[in-house]
Amino acid sequence: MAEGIRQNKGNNVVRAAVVASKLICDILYLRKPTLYAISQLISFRNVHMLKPNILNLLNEQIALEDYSANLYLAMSSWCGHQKLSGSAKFLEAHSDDEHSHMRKLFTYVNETGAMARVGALAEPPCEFTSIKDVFEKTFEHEKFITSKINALVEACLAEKDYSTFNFLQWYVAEQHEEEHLFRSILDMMDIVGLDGRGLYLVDKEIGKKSQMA
Ligand code: OFO
Repeated sequence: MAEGIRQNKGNNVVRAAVVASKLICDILYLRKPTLYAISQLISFRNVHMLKPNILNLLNEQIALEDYSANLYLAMSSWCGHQKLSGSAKFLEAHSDDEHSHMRKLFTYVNETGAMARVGALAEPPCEFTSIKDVFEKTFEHEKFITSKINALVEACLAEKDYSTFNFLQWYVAEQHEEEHLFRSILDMMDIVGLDGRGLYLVDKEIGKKSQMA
């Protein structure tokens, strides 16, 4: 009788072990999507949460970078229409650049577990009085973007959001480069002049700067 009870207990242990191992196999091999979902949930909980005001500012910046891309594309179109092919090429390349700035912010926001938004955009101006007018407007626009990046950086410091502060350093450096680039184009226009051959030479030189756009 005692022998029978011992054997029964032994069978229960073996049965429990089989059920447990089947369960483990089930989780490991048959439920990969479930495991993946769990790991995603864990990783989302580990990333830092954006404060609502920082998220709003980042989403506003996404829309601004997107607007910049459209603005430079509209300017490129105007230059092309005026037979200023160097400037058209430069501004088209710069539009692509702005789009990549937008995507970089978009990816960052989504990586934090928050949701990046693609906001509505105003139509950019498409008529300009001269090539000088175009580049004066690009310079003013870049100074405006710098002020928005600086406001974002200040908000991050106030909220002690050091991760976003660190991420934004790339934009701080980028704005310095872009303001310098557009200022140097305006300086060239002043030095060379835009009468007769001057316009041809300036447009050609701007075209060469496409790779720096
Ligand atoms: Fe030209 O600015 Fe983007 O960031």
